[in-house]
Amino acid sequence: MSKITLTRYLIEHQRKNPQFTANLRLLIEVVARASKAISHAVNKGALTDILGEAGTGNVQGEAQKKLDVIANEVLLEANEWGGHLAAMASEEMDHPYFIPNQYPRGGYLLLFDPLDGSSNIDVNVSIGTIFSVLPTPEDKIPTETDFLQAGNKQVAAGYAIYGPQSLFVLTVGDGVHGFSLDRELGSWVLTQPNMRIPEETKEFAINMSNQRHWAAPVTRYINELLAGSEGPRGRDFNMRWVASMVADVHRILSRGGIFMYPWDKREPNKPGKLRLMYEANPMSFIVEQAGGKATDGTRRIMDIQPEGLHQRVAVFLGSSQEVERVTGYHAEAK
Ligand code: AHM
Ligand code: MG
Repeated sequence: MSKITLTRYLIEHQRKNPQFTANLRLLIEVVARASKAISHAVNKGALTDILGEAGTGNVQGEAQKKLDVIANEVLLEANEWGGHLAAMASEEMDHPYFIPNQYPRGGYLLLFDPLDGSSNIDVNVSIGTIFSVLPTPEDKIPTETDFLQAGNKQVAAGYAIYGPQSLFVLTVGDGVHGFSLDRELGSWVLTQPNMRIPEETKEFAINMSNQRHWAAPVTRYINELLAGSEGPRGRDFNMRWVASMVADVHRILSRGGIFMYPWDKREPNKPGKLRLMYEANPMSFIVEQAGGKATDGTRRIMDIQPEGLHQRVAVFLGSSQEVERVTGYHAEAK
């Protein structure tokens, strides 16, 4: 059978779902094409001048890497002229980028973390691009407030992972599908159709070095996992932490597990480290579409009404039984 490329998947999806617009299809194709360019840049590494610090900081006060800035530029340039977007927002920009007047304006908002897992760039460990798409009225000049929609309004979300293989993982609300970059063809080819997260798991992902700062329900949950076959769970668990959310979530999509970045006492006024709009919402959409769950310990992440573009959130996502358990521990602690 011939290979199903991303283009073919999108055209066939559109044929079956007339509400899936040509502009949304174009948008996804453009993001996938930009991800290909980012993948090539990541692959070059030290052969060109793209590693190391950019010497600038983002709105969160984090130092930007050269590749953070390059990936952000690639996504902006690829997406500004096609007529499919009204505006874009990025983890690396203080304010949204509104489509310049010289180009037509479309009915979508694109949000992205251009290069997630930045701390892994210079050590050649998997990194990725995460994106989320929200609808917006076409006939209205957009404002920053138009971005503040709950995750359940997303019409598409996905990530590209730049690892031993480059993959583009996508949901348009019809399951989760993974496409591998065929560098000879220059196409994304469907290799992981209908990705499903197993309900049960033996693997967890959390940065254990923050253990002493956690809240009681998280400590309780992790202590039970660590007690393994001698504890209340009656079986052993394994731990993995890549420190690239894309890589940790991709592993969970492939073989199950739970990913956690909880609130902790280091910065008690922040709900968590990860960003709702650029990381938690798109990953929650993907995880739910693959049969998993995603909460902030209390609420379904996709039901949170955002109050700010760069808002942070605690994250528990992955295999449904584990997410339910740790969310239940939070409820019991109240
Ligand atoms: P980034 O978007 O600046 O790369 O930060 C997000 C990353 C996630 O990919 C990852 O899960 C987390 O930060 C790792 O944090 P830590 O270094 O505290 O373990
Ligand atoms: Mg990130």
